[in-house]
Amino acid sequence: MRSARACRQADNEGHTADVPYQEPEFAPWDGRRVPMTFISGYLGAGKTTMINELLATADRPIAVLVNDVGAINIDARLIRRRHGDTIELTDGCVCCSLSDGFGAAIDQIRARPEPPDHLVVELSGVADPSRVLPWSRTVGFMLDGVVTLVDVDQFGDRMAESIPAHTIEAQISAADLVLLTKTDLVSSATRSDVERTIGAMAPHTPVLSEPTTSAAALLNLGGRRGAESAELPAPTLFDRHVTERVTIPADTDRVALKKLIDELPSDVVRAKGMCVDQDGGAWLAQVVGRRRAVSELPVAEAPADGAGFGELVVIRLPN
Ligand SMILES: Nc1nc2c(ncn2[C@@H]2O[C@H](COP(=O)(O)OP(=O)(O)OP(=O)(O)O)[C@@H](O)[C@H]2O)c(=O)[nH]1
Ligand SMILES: [Mg+2]
Ligand SMILES: [Zn+2]
Repeated sequence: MRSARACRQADNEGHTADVPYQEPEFAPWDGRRVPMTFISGYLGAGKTTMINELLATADRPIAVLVNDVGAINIDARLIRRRHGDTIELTDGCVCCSLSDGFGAAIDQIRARPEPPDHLVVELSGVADPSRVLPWSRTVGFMLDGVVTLVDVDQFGDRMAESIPAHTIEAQISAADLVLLTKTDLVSSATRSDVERTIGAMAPHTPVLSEPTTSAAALLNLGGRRGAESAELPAPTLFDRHVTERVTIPADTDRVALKKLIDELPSDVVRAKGMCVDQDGGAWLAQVVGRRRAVSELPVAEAPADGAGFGELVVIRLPN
């Protein structure tokens, strides 16, 4: 039986339109289903870092779908350099503006002769996982679970602002498992405070912390969730973050790149970008709230065509 699902699409002004998704008529792969794990967490929480760790220890074919809100999918690059099976969804959020893109991406996976053992989805930092869960119940897939990463270093600052707080609460309440990240950056008292706050928000959800958690354990949550509505819900959470692209001047080196990100205004919650200097050195800038750092990318990872280099994606809160 052919079923049509009404996916909601929202543009930047928050208008919505129905986008019909046609689920395939026949199950692929003789009825085998691919478990789908959603990795959620606010901007810069450590999702890409965690997925790279997970892929490094995985002993089976895992496909990764990476949604980056910026116009350049830096994360897909950072994952692909270690792992081939990466599909990108760029320039929007899968729970709102890129909802139809998600359908197209899983159609692409269904068209493969052999299924991957697992599909890991890196959601955008502004996504509400509950809004994409129904995709895991479409033919050929099953829900393994939602893992929400919480950056204990930034938690206090972000929860003090309404838009990030709203997003983080939605991410925590949709989680099957919460994983605390950046525990190396805070005191044990701060970490306990964060744990208490999360415990109050989601009393039945286990809260673990890196690096004590083995990455592979995150992929066997086993779909503990019962049957929920298979319909994609109407939009309740609009992405109100402002995303901009800033050109990094030619020949910017490490010092100049650090200066550039240090001078970004304080309402910037996330920025990332790559550039190549005069000597061919490639640099990656990472901004997560007050933390701003530049690290070197191996030259071999700088694409010959320079695609994705020379631009910084900057995400701010609206005034
Ligand atoms: N100190 C410390 N830094 C971390 C940890 N995990 C991630 N980071 C750093 O945090 C920054 C953001 O990490 P990403 O893995 O890109 O975060 P993300 O959640 O994928 O970010 P977006 O996809 O942009 O939302 C990078 O500079 C990482 O190196 C951690 O456990 N400790
Ligand atoms: Mg990422
Ligand atoms: Zn969204």
